[in-house]
Amino acid sequence: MKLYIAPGACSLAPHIALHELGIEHEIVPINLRKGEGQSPEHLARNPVGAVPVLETPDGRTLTEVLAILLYLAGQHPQAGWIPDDPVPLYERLSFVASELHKSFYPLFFGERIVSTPEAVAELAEAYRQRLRVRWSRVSQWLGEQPYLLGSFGPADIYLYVILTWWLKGIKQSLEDWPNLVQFGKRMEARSAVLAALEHEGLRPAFT
Ligand SMILES: N[C@@H](CCC(=O)N[C@@H](CS)C(=O)NCC(=O)O)C(=O)O
Repeated sequence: MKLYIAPGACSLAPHIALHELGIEHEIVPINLRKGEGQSPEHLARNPVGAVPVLETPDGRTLTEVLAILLYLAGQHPQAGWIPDDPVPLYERLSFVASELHKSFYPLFFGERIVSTPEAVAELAEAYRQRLRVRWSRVSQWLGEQPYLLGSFGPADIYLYVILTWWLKGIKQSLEDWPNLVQFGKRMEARSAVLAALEHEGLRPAFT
């Protein structure tokens, strides 16, 4: 498998999944800051110019973190990542993708949405508040369990990556949600997570 990534971006989630599942893979970095996402080659892979993109041995080109995670899970049923009742998994994955992941765009790129520094700051505070409400939702789901659905799976990987953005990307605290901090540390005790971080040149966010 070939996975196109940008270090520390959402593509870290499928990268971790490849390590977790022991899938042989090649990582191809795309420098988004230098505009490589908009190169004709990358646009041919993903017309919106984003990572991740996964090229599979049977010739498929897949985009979207959620779809790639479910594809990998489906290819490796022995990992048990798709429970008998998959609905709670879909619910949590959808929440991470649409409620958490996409709420970071105005925090990272507020100046692309509004034009004055005051408006950027106001937008950022609104989205930080929006995310605080959503961390509480995730924290409730997690409760005292080690992972979101009890046992480890793709929603944990995706959640972990987005949590690192809150801590390292926009330098916010998780002190109001101690179980999320414990969760992050638990994730960073996994060798697959550490291997993917190291490959992308990243330091752990929780430990
Ligand atoms: N919905 C997409 C979002 C992908 C996305 O936003 N990727 C970011 C990095 S986290 C990206 O490549 N941004 C560059 C761009 O959109 O030009 C997914 O789940 O894969």
